[in-house]
Amino acid sequence: MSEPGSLEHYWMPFTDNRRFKAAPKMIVGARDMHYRLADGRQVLDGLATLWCVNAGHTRPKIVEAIRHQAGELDYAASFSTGHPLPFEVARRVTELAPEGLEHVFFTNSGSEAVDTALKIAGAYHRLRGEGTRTRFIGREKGYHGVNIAGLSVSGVPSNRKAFGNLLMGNVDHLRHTHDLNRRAFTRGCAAEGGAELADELEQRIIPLHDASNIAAVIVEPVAGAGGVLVPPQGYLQRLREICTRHGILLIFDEVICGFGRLGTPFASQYFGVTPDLITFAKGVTSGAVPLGGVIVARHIYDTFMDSPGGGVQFFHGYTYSGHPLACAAALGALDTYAEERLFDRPNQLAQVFEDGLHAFQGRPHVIDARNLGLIGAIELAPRAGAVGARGFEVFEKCWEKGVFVRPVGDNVAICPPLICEQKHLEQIFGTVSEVLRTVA
Ligand code: PXG
Ligand code: PLP
Repeated sequence: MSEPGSLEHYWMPFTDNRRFKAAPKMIVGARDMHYRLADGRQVLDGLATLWCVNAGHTRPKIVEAIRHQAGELDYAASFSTGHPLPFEVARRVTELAPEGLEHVFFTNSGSEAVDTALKIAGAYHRLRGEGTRTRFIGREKGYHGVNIAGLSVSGVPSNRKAFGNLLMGNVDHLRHTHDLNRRAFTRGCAAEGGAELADELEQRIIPLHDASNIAAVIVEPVAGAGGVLVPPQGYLQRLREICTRHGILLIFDEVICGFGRLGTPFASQYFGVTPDLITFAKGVTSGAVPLGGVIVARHIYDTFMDSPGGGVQFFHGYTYSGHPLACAAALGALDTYAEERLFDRPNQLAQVFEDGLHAFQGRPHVIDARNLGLIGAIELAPRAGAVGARGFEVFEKCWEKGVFVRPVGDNVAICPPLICEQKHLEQIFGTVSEVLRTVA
């Protein structure tokens, strides 16, 4: 047996386990914008941990809500019995959602939310007598979690590589929206090219498979884990038009964009495009307890409720769907967002954030900068034969200097809590800038 304190037994997710265990970056506490490390050092959280902690760390309302709930009702399920909290969270979430998205199915994560959304879409068509609609369309560089269905529509090659014959076959992918040749260093959304990109759906994908075989298109409004890719203007609008024209459901995966990241409750409102389903997770509890879900348009929910035969309308759910502690954390987070008007913060900080990122243009290795709301990245040229090595070195050196940013390949992603102030942004950019001077 190994000693207490051994790092051996925990298989860490998405991590070079050997590297971590040789030199652990161990976080033991957090408050507001900062982590506290075992040796007492503070590290500024430049990525809301994993694009989640929109209200900042250990915020009083969230902490208190969880504490109180743990002593009141630790767990009750939602399988034919219920408890009040998920009803209230669903009401609050739909209040924030675009018009017409009126019902919420809860999951424990974004991955589960995506698989749930795809199942809802497939079952919806079947209930309407269109059971041939079984194909799902994702996008290159898309990230939709790690479960089999979500991974199948995802487009991050490294995540898919080891799982070839496990992935679903009834999937196709749109081209991604990243174009360094035409759009490097674009501030916000590029003014042109969006509609043409989206037209691929109608000009290539639909003719190939036929609309009568396609259930849904799923995209992140702004791709996050694929490298922070901002769509050109008109792209999402055109996808919406084409889906509507062909009876295809449109799913926005707002696991990162949701809960204020772009200065609106959801990206849907930022872009003025309403999908049929929205997947969310992360920011709904500001990361404090795992919770995810799918917000569903009225017509979809009604199709299930009006289905003939009586009994259970949707044979799907997780043991912990609508867990009391997760719902309590969500109410605490939603109160915090409202009271502190945190969804306005990206608008207030937009210029500083954008200017800070684009100031990297012309610096060594930097080949692009992208931003929208409070999400952005600078892209570095990959080292020959070592894609991602430069990005990872920047991450590690920034950590040593007290700033946490995330390497996504050779992109350095920045996605701070919405409570951040100008001085925090300046520290992040200053540190990345300093580190870039030392990176070969
Ligand atoms: N959809 C999107 C758009 C996401 O960003 C998920 C689904 C899956 O959520 P869960 O809660 O199952 O992880 C995500 C999650 C990265 C990274 O490399 C990003 C995510 C998760 C893990 C790593 O930046 N996003
Ligand atoms: N595996 C077994 C043996 C189970 O009994 C269950 C749930 O009852 C699951 C998996 C699924 O777990 P969850 O509902 O937490 O996703």
